[in-house]
Amino acid sequence: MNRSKDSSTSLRIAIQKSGRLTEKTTDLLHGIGIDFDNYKRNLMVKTRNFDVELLLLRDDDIPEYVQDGICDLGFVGANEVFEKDADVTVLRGLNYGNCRLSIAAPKKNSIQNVSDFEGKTIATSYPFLTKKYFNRHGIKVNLVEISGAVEITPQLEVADAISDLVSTGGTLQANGLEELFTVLESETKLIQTNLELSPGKQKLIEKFLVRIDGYQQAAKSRYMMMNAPEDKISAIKEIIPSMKSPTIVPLAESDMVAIHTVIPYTQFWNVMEDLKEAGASDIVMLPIESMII
Ligand code: PRT
Ligand code: ZN
Repeated sequence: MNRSKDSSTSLRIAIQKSGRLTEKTTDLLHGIGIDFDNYKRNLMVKTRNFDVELLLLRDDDIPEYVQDGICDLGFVGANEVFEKDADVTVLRGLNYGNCRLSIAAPKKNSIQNVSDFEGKTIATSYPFLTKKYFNRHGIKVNLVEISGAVEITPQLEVADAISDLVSTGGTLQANGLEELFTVLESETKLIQTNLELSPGKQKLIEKFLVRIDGYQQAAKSRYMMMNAPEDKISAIKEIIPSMKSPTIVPLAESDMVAIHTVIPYTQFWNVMEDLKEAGASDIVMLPIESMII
């Protein structure tokens, strides 16, 4: 399936056509300024303002399409990348589509250790990762490969336990199963083919990554504004958890200033009360669309 020596500059990116990753991935692409529409009706979507075309695929197929160079980049769960043992480079972890591949057994089991699975039958859609996990522990299990509804196999006495993706744990709970061991922590990854790309494409990928990093940084940050008496500036600066010096703007009201800064959004509630105590008022926090440091 390999493409011949690559001289084009147009990037082809694989994304999931329809599923859990689709909306977040298209949001991210729109968020970094890539303009496209009608993506649900076509398999291939041209973008308007970036030399990029999107190929819409089942998530299971994305690692192989990228490995074989049919697509240069792909957005897909780590679970699929590592299950397919794809020869690709993971460029970024994107912190959405988070889940874990876990071993679960019916509640009221007598499992204490991984070794208690010796000789047991495990149903899974992830035979490669599951086998690797038990091999690593020196345990022999029988694997039954199932493509869907893995969680009902213990009730049907097809398997003693399962190895399946879990996010909230609700599905395990509803099926009377207990999560016991984690095989893999997963999130959506941006992957690149290991085949050689044209210098034009490599340049475009670098540009693409700068935008993704800016988008991710922005998602973690908030723009914070507050007013304060001038003589409180140094006390306030001590509290602000920012790597850079804040911007101080004088206000029409004498001896008052506006202080603007960017902070990690997880810190906002921690510092807000301290800032108020130090003399800040009218504290506002705003989302940031993109940010290049
Ligand atoms: O049609 P296509 O093949 O593209 O899609 P798909 O049906 O195979 O995959 P899809 O859209 O369900 O999931 C795409 C990706 O989302 C997965 O490969 C994971 O990387 C990621 N993801 C994140 C999940 C989950 N969370 C998840 N909870 N994928 C599946 N699940 C399923 C899990 O299999 C189980 O049935 O949800 C159930 C458990 O969820 P909780 O919340 O009850 O624990
Ligand atoms: Zn799939």
